[in-house]
Amino acid sequence: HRPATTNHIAVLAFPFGTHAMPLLGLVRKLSEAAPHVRFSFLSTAKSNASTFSAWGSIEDDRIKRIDIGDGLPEGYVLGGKQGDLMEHFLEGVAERFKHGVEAAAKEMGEGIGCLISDAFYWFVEEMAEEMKVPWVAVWTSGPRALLTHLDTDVIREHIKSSGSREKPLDFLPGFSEIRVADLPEEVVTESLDSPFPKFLYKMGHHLPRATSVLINCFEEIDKDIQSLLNSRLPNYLNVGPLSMLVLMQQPPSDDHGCLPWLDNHPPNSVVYISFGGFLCPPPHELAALADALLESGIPFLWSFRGNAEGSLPKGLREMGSGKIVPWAPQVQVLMHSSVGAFVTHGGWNSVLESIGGGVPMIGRPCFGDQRLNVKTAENVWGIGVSLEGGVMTKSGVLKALGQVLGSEEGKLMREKVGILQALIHKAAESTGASSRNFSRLAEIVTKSWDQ
Ligand code: U2F
Repeated sequence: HRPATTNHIAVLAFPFGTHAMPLLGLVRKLSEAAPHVRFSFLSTAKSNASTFSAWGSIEDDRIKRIDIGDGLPEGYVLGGKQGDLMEHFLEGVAERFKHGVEAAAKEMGEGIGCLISDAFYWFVEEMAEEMKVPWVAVWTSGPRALLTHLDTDVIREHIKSSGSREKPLDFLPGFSEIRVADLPEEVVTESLDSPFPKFLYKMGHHLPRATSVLINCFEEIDKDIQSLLNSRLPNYLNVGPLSMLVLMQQPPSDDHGCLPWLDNHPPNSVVYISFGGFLCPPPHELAALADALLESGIPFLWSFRGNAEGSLPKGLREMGSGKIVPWAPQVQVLMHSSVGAFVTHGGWNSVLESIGGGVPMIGRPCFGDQRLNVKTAENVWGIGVSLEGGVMTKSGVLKALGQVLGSEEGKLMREKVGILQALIHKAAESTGASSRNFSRLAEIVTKSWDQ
């Protein structure tokens, strides 16, 4: 079904949030499994610069970086909202990638034998068909979020007929503890006029026609949902947790001394705080969190996006028992025995890494799949709590910290997360299911070349 002479794969990354990082991790691991294959990794210049530098200089003969346009109009002044940047990017994205793939083939001096893309890129189905090559789609969030996109029409019908956002989604298997209000906005929004919801809506319909769908997850979690996805998606493979599977092979860079600082604390005594790649909770909530930390005196490590000096009170910055850094080696931080709680926005990588470290979560979700991830951690897996009213107040944070660090309930959460922690590490071992699925993936993407 493809030209038998080429061993060149084009990889199409989504340049926002933590999408490109795990994808490059996957490519890197695949490249180890199939050393004769060469990859062209396509994303915007900005995304490629940060992703490639984060992985260390791995651009070599086998993995080439190709920059595509960001879609911003001439003279666009940066500093706008992330959503605006994304809307510009989506406008004409298929065409830009098409040109990028042609450029990649020219640069490598070799045609493309397979397309691997972020699962968002539904248009790759048509590209792959035209090129007569397989399409491997990579979903970077969890199984539950993926299922809501596949079932978007059923969910929309349900909302129309029930009218309430508070009702549980008990008509979806495994969702009886989840409400409409917990789902990603793009799945529930009535209007499909805006670019991003429209884009994701199309994805839900195109994904079942990929050659293979990969997920950054492990098979042992949410088994009912996993088997449903397995029955509805071709070659559905769990190949996660990617940040742990690949990152653990290289020593962490700890420029701000987080790990030695944690070494000086007793087990389960520190709260780690991070809201992912962007600064998202508003200033008054950051102030409420700061007040709660000051009052409780609980040691904290805060990976703070933005200007901490301008945003956090002096008392907190000078508090002897706290450490504020612009970036932390999060995977290793969460695995450190002194970390007992994680205040998080519930980004999927953070959720997996929290499980990897055996640390219960306190969730302050911001957008997309994050509410669903936090609610699942709280109501289904029993390994975290949401904040009262979904936002940070001083009393709400104090209560959540008390629950996780100082109560029987917290102990139970730690036990439950400990069980998942053992399973996630088992999946990532060289003989584990995720590693086996990697070998299966290597077969899918290289199969016909060996024939
Ligand atoms: C988008 O997620 P985010 O980028 O907002 O957040 P995460 O999925 O949690 O990923 C953050 C990653 O950055 C790392 C951390 C995670 O791997 O270990 N990190 C770090 O190493 N050091 C730091 O100081 C801070 C972060 C999106 F917003 C989410 O809704 C999606 O679930 C997610 C995946 O699709 O992408």
